[in-house]
Amino acid sequence: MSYNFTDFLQKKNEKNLNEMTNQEIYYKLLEYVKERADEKTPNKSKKKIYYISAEFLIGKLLSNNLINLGIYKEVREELKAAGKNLSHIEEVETEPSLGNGGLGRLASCFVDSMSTLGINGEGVGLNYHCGLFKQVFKNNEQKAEANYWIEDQSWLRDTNIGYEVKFKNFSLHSKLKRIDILGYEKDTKNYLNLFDIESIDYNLIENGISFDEENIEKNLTLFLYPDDSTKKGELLRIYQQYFMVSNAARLIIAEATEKGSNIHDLADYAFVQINDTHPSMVIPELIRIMTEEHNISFEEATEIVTKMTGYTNHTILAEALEKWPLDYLEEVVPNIVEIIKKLDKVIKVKYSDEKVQIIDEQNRVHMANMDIHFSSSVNGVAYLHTEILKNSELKEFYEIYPNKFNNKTNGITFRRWLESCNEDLADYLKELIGTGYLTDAENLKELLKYVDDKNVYEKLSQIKHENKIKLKKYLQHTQGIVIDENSIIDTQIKRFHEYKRQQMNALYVIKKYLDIKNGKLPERKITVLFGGKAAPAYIIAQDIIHLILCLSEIINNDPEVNKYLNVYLVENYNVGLAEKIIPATDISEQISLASKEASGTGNMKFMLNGALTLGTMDGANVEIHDLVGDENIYIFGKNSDDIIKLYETSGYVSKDYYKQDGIKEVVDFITSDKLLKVGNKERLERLQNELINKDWFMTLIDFEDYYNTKERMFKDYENKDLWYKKVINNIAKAGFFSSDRTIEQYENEIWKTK
Ligand code: 6GP
Repeated sequence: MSYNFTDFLQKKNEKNLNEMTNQEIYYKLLEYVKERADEKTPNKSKKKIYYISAEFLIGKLLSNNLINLGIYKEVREELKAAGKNLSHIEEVETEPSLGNGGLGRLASCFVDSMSTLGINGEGVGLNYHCGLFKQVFKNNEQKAEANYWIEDQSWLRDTNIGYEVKFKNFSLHSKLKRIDILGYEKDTKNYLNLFDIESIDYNLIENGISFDEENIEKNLTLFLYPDDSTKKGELLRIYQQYFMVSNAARLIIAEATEKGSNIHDLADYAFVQINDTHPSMVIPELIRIMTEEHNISFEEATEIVTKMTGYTNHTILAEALEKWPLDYLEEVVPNIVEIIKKLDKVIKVKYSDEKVQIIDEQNRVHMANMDIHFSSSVNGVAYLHTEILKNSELKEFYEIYPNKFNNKTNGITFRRWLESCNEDLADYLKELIGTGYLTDAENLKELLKYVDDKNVYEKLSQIKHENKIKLKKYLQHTQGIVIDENSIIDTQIKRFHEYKRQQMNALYVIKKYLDIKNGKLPERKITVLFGGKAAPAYIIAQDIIHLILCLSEIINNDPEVNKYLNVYLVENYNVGLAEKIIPATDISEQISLASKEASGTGNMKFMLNGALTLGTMDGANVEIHDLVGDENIYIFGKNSDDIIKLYETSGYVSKDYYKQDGIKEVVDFITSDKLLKVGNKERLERLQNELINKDWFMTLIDFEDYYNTKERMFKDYENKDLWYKKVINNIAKAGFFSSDRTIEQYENEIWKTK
């Protein structure tokens, strides 16, 4: 029997809504939603998917759960009648800090889609108490602080499930916490399984995010990605990874056995999707348990595990492919080392090519290589990415296992990235084309009927304007940033990394600033928004943040310039901020060096929310381009074949580009008196030197084309009919990027649970 929130409060003898604070209401809503979720039964099928991931960047859950329960509007009306505002109540929720970037957000979209499609598939990861650091800015620099996100009452539920995990020198008992993952208007649900240790000690935190790294028994789930530039940091990551997969393996075996598996047939009961290399040790761990505890031969165990695992690669950057020194593994999990050595031997006997070995000549274990040999599926996350894996990065493997390789272009959940974050647009789409797109995103194509309808252009531009005003209020209130809702909003939000080339956007800002100073004024004010964190050990990325913060200080305070140009880097960019920024954005910056961005998923979110892409032919931009056609996207820069060739021939010399007109003065400005006055000399000089003398990600090669293409965009924006025709084309073609489509492909082509 369905009952509304007011009934629930009455049943619990609570105060009336109008007497409660927003905080009190939030906690009651949490209870109410959990109770409603209890009415749902877990998905069942003989075979179950375990999506193991070191990260789940889930975002706040209240509004999404209300939407998935189909009661969002109902609850909002009840609150409104009592003079309460649901969006203020949503602000009470702290955002879980269990992820870092793309791969973690993708994992969250995937668990949502698995639930929505009624697939028996769950996430498995760790419950980090402080998760990823909280970013604060001081003196135009990023500082990292511990991010305590877990409160007494939260979406986490205790279970009585827990296992013994044995390390070399001690054992730890785990306890499993769960978060309900409700599918969109479904009677069934799944869980996100997060393992934790029994007691965590916050007193180990010394200052910022530095902490006693040795007390593993008390710190194992304290932070996500502790600084791994030191040996201690690397060891802690190995502890975390093994803890995660050992628990996962226990859970898998326990659940399968309960359903009648005799372990010889485990592959009929479970499939493990390994999200990048962080969970790779699940392969040797499963083999270990089967051989040591279930009397299964090494050969058979290896065969079973190979059949029941698949590996997803999320990057071609060599430094991100984990290679653990064998002796580090030896220090933490010697039992696993035994298995890894055996697996390595199997490969050494068969193949002589050094590139495909699991243990290399320096005694480092290549986790990805182990995954590829001993799993049944290897996938990239966008068409181009998978092609690059097959033809260059993992070529030697592709020659051995042509049938293992497959592509699964990423997707996003439209529940969060449209229904929840852009309600006005979602409602308008329903008015135009009905609700079919909610369950079959391809129905968005029906919008093409309106591609020449000026009333639709007008309405879409009004919605965008309203979203800009909402963003303005939010940023003003939370960060003291005042954006101009009449400006064109040009956004780059993602992790800071040289390959993503925020530095190129910063150079653009400098050029625009110099243009304005020289009297070349833009037709309309431009607001450049940045958001993102840089890994604490990644110095150049910190320097780029520094440059942007310095530029903001100069530009936003210069009365001659700030009428035409504003630049902001929002603090502590996270899912919640993305949900506010994306619906308000006009230009989506997807400007990575071609061949380097595996897919990107921000690009999909912007497109769906009516922004146009300014991008290179990289990652999923290529597929966006294919879908919308040349005239509805702004592509610039060298393509991936050219870039790969340049790397192979060492053919790029940044200094040659630096010397060109129009680039030199821009790069020189980084260490101009103006900047040095507000900035740190060492950082600015280092960054400038990097650009002139190294520029590994070839910022300067694409700069001119980038600048010109962006200028063209500004010009087109002034022609509303032209611009909104492109916008409609983008929204209409975004259906392909629903994570429901992606998950259906995983199900039909790899998992086959049904
Ligand atoms: C990211 C990729 O950089 C991004 O292009 C992709 O869209 C996303 O994964 C999801 O597939 N990679 C990571 O987040 C990462 O940590 C090791 O890679």
